[in-house]
Amino acid sequence: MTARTRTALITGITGQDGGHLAPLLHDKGYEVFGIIRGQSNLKKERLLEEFPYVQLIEADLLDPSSIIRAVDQSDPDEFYNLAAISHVGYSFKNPTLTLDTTARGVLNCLEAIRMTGKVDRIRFYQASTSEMYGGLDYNRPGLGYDESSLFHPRSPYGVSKLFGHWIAKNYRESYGIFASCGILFNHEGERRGVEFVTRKITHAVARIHLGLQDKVELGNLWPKRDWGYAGDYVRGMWQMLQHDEPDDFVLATGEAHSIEDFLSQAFREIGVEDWTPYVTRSQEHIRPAEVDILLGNPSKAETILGWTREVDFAGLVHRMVQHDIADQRSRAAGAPAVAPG
Ligand code: NAP
Ligand code: F7E
Repeated sequence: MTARTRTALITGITGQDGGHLAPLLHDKGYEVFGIIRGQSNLKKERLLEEFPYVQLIEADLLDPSSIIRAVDQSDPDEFYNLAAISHVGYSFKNPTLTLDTTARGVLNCLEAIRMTGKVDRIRFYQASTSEMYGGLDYNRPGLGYDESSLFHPRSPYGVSKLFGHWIAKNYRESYGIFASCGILFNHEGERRGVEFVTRKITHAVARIHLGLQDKVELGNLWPKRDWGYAGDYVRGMWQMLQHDEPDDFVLATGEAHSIEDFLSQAFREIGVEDWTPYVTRSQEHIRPAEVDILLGNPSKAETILGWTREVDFAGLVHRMVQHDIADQRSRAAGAPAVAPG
């Protein structure tokens, strides 16, 4: 057995990125602590089954004293703040909760580091996002947004994340906290929640293929996103905290595809060339303000951190559809769910 040399604390351990980051850190020999919220979180049992080595601490980003206790108890070398209200559409419907969690929650983490006297010990990762750019000032065809591009968030989520981004930078400048912000473009995979468009599509495509569902209902199909694989992106988070200096880094693929492109690629996986009969549209999924295009330029992370990606767009869609087919087939037969790869 590898000796445990370093300790990490992860908020958002039950989310997509937490599910990729926990095993990555464990494999590197870290002792891993995860924050879980709620007095009866239904994800707890599954989490402990899949990651028995994770030590869970009951806390909530909305409760500053619980975060202080979590930092005190785990005494981490690295603190990854992945927790957030992360769904853009939901943030329009619940803006105050979004602000409290996704903005103020970051401040609660940074203050916990200060109040426990661990400013010189802890390296802090803040999960910033391409949603801070908002797509409106997109005038760099082929180049994409980088660390120096203008921010113009278009949702309560994007505005809250921008606060988190700047407060992390402010604590870096004011108190010398090693706080690095990863400006991550959309990253997906088998662990993605079905409320996000990629997984909603691959989940539906799998069920349509197996005769379990007829159609999928979507909103706007023309927006473009720079979609990568979450497994590649959490490696980048870790690399940011291994760098000599705290800094901000864009992680992206440098390629943007529309939702129509994603639909075509996903339906092709099941041998369907014309997806239009299987897709209906609903106003319910259209947001008060849309982000037309997000394309990132990851040159800084590639050059300085040596960050690379293993999964391209076609590989991502293939992986998600094939996982969902296997999973849906197993569930339909009354067998257990198929674990994400
Ligand atoms: P996710 O799957 O939606 O996970 C969000 C996590 O936050 C869940 O574990 C959730 O816990 C936790 N959480 C929510 N409110 C909380 C609270 N009050 N206290 C403690 N935990 C709370 O998100 P993700 O895709 O893994 O993304 C990770 C982070 O990166 C998020 O901050 C997201 O905004 C950001 N980001 C994501 C992307 C992307 O494409 N995935 C891109 C850029 C940035 P429960 O399970 O209990 O709800
Ligand atoms: O929407 C359109 C929707 O919800 C993508 C989060 O991880 O990435 C994610 O935010 C696009 C939008 O992701 C449906 O209008 C159409 O144009 O999958 P999404 P997102 O909004 O890009 C960023 C980087 C984050 O930081 C966020 O945390 O797809 N769309 N029809 C739909 N979207 C959804 N969810 N559902 C639909 O039915």
